[in-house]
Amino acid sequence: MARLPILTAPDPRLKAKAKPVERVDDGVRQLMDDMLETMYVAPGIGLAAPQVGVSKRVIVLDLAKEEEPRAPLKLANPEIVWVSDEDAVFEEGCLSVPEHYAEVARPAAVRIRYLDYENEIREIEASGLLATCLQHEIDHLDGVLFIDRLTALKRNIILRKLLKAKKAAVKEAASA
Ligand code: GNR
Ligand code: NI
Repeated sequence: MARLPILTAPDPRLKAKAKPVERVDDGVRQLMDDMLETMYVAPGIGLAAPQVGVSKRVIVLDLAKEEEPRAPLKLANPEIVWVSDEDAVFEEGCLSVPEHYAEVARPAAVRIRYLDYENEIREIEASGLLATCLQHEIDHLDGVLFIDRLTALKRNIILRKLLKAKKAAVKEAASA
């Protein structure tokens, strides 16, 4: 397994629509395993392939608490096939939007169809934080960040700060 660098906004690779995988083969399984390792180290509860610069429709998640055994989920080509009428609001964060958090409303429950690690078609129904996290990851596959679901005012404040932090990091690297 290998750790992969995580892209941060603004970055055009985070705005692109990712391509479906043809099938879950050894290459896709390797990507899933590398993404999980990257996510655990970060640490985060979900990660989408575009966040590590790979334009493929692959996501991983693990919502187990620190004291609980790991419960990794690995999904390829995830599709939302049903959403609840009811919405739920969660405070979201994103490894590609470091140090910024905001409340986002999304459908409270979802049903997702996907290909599993063995390339079998499966469906899961989720509610609570898992439903929010699945939608957050699927958004990444369509080039959408949680800040795109905020008002333009809030989004632009965050984007300006991220850009400033990026420029400072480049300057720091150049002088080191
Ligand atoms: O680690 C993460 N936490 C989180 C919290 C609330 C809603 C969504 C998330 S996903 C995020 C990791 C990440 O950026 N996934 O794309
Ligand atoms: Ni994210």
